[in-house]
Amino acid sequence: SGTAVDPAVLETADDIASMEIRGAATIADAAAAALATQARHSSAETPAAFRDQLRAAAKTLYETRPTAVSLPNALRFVLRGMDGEIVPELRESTVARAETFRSDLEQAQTNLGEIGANRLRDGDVVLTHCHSTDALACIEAALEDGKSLEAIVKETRPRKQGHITARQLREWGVPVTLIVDNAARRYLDEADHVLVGADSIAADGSVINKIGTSGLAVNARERGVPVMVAAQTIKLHPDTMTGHTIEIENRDEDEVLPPEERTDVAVDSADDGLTVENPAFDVTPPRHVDAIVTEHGQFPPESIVTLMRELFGETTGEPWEV
Ligand code: RUB
Repeated sequence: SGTAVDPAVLETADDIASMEIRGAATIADAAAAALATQARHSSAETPAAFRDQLRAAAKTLYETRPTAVSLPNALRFVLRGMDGEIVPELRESTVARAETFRSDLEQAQTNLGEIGANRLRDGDVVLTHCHSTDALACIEAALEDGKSLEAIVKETRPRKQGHITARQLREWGVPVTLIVDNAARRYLDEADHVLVGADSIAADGSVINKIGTSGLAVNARERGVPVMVAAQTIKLHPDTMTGHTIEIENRDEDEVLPPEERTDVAVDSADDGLTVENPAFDVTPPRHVDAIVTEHGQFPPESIVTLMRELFGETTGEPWEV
């Protein structure tokens, strides 16, 4: 059909939904790559059919996970670059635009890392939550500057992304202390920074990140440990400038209570009184965040809206309605 979505795009969408591909920056990169694949493989015979196929692919990718705004931002950026009078021109411009997006993303992360590294001093202990490539870029740049750092890594239930963080840090030679999430407040006494990433940042400076970030930030504020959020501007949520809220993803309850453990808790097979909830993200209000580090510099959360206006103008609407 005219709107056939390429199998490789469907596979990327499945991998994002199942979290085989995860983390806001990585999801954005994979989505841009998938649109390039759709453009390359497109069998469209008319420009209109080509555009329809690309929009359908974007919609399929968009519907995988709702919280990381880097996904719609990436789709919108690539579709806006679709340009030409004939299919080969459209194909070429779309592929080129996706490649630009992907190299910009990588460059932004490198630049952000160098800025974030300036906040980290030699000998500092950094406490992390989840796995953020933007946050790790700050640590990597500090290590490249010759600073030595240590890390306290929260496991991050239920999906244990802390293991990915711990592994990366160990590969860089950073001493790691792995802790369960419940131990975080106790270990804040030994930390010089809380360093996390973001899936989305709202116009008021609220940070949407892995569930548990907000509690960690509240405890850090109480202990006087600064909270640093590493987030490329692709994480800024344009719709929040016009009052829209950010949807928090609720994931499958099996991630919390696997079917084989259900009988440990449920009194019978159809236990209607038992509810398992699994929100994947939470909202940290700006007053609990000390700095948002982007590729354009570090910002107090309250002033992030200025940067948003500059970068996005009044962008609203669905990414495929470009
Ligand atoms: C990942 C998560 C990460 C952000 C930032 O959640 O909350 O902190 O996405 O990551 P999930 P990055 O594992 O559910 O996708 O800096 O790599 O974009």
